[in-house]
Amino acid sequence: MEQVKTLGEFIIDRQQDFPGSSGEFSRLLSAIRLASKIVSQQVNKAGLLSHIVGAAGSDNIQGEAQQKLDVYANDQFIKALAARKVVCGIASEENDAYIPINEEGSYIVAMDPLDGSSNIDVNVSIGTIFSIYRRVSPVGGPLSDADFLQKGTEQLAAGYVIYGSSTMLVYTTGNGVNGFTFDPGIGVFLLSHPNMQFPNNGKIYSMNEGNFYRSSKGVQEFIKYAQTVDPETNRPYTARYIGSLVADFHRNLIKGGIYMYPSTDTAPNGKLRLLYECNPLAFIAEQAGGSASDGKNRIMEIDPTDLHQRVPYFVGNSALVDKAEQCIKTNG
Ligand code: P6P
Repeated sequence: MEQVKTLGEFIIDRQQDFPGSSGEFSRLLSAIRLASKIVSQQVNKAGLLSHIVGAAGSDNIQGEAQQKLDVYANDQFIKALAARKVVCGIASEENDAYIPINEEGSYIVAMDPLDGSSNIDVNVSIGTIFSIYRRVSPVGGPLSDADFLQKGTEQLAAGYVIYGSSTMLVYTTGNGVNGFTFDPGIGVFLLSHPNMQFPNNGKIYSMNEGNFYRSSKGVQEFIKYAQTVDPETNRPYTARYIGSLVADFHRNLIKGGIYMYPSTDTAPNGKLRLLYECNPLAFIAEQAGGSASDGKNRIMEIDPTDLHQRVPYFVGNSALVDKAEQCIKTNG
């Protein structure tokens, strides 16, 4: 029987993927592993720990009420990453500006420490999303905006943690996508989903259809296409929307499907943030044989202009993303 592999062993095995790295990158991934375990423990108790659950009484840059668990998760990831000395700066959904960490560090981390916050109090899966870049400014010197405003194609690694019926960490370093399930009994992540790939034919579409009439004609046409009865093309598709990006993305990665958060008349750039939500999941999607678009362009080719900029988002099976792009191209 094949030996079960822990995330720690996997990181060491794959260290040769980073020629020249003196194990710095492995230490960075290990920090994310540690913080994920700490956050997982609190998320799983959220229903019991009244002092954790519920609004923290402050708002983040998006003007969204910060849940205490958001703030807790943000603190844990920042602490764990800072302790490893290899990170020079962090961009987080919870912080207006980027956080300088250590000028001697070589790596930049962009993260959404706890996405899907609105689901915290109703016991629905939530997640952490992260993206890792090499800094562009000289090591030892001050950080610059350019260190953070890099295209998604420059990512060294990206991943997410889903705190659901079990806690899983899924990540890529550009050599495929691998998923690890946390075993709380022994406190380790075990390789459970090696070489994750989208199934060939996806038939799930995930969108807040309350935005149907606020969306473009093209998006409306795609939804109608998905709902049309046509057994030859395996339609109607199935509508599944949890309202937690990581959970919807993870289910669609395993079962096949598309997640959409298009622009609407009230949110012309959509809702999701390019740097720490769309780019990391786009990297994973492409490594798993799928694609990610803003409805017209490849997400990872977009030149960022702001830490918290939003973009319309279509991610999942390439055939479904292509179909959505075609509907938008044809109908506007
Ligand atoms: P809506 C959660 O706040 C989030 O950023 C994603 O996790 C989720 O997919 C989306 O927003 C839900 O937004 O407008 O459908 O409630």
